[in-house]
Amino acid sequence: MARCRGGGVFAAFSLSAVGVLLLNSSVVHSQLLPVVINTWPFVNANYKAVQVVLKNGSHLDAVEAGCSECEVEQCDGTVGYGGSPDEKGQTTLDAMIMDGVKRPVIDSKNHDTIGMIVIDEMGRIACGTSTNGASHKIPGRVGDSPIAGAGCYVDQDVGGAAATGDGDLMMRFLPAYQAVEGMKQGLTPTKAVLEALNRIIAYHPDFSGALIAVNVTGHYGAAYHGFSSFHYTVFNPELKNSTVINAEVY
Ligand code: SD4
Repeated sequence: MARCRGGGVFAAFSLSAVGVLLLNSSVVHSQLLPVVINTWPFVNANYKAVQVVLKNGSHLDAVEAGCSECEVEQCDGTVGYGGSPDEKGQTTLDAMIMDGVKRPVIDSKNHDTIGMIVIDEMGRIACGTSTNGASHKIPGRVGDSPIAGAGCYVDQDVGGAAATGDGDLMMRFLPAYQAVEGMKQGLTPTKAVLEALNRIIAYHPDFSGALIAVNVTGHYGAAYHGFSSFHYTVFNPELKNSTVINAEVY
């Protein structure tokens, strides 16, 4: 993933997109930190991010390393070079990294969707996504993945969330933002993702998608709707290894 600088939210078309939001920083200590959580059983991506975070690399570098691993591996044929083509058979890529820490750095590059949240031992949070987007999409379509609040979202004082699934709907409901907002209001991560999914399903019962969320103390949850199943991958000091977990169906 290439890195660029800026403040505000950016969305580049076709090849890549970037989002950054600058939020208040605070230090959180929890025995469940550091935590690395990502959509789907992309264990190697999780492991790459864990290696960075355990060597005191930055939370941003960890997200970048994790998502980039999926681009290299072409995870599930839906991330990185040559995956899920558009209507014309061309591959395009959406990606973003969002920093919860108050400093002007953010990232992006070209590129199923991996959505990842990292919280380091100091409680610094970042999230990132990388995807080829919807299969056979209209050329030029930019999906939810590079949109802050849709593909992923972090609030340094609350936690983070990331999404995968029908991005055309998720862009309209901002489920990652909704899940973080739910945690801010006191919901557990699991309740927060269920509530965020409910906002979509109430209007679109055919929706297919999944959400993962983690709060600043390292507690996490996930839920899905419309998929036959959804697995996600987590590392924390209790689990010790990057571990694939079966999510709750909504
Ligand atoms: C999109 N949300 O572009 C992405 C696709 C996806 O698993 O997540 N696929 O709509």
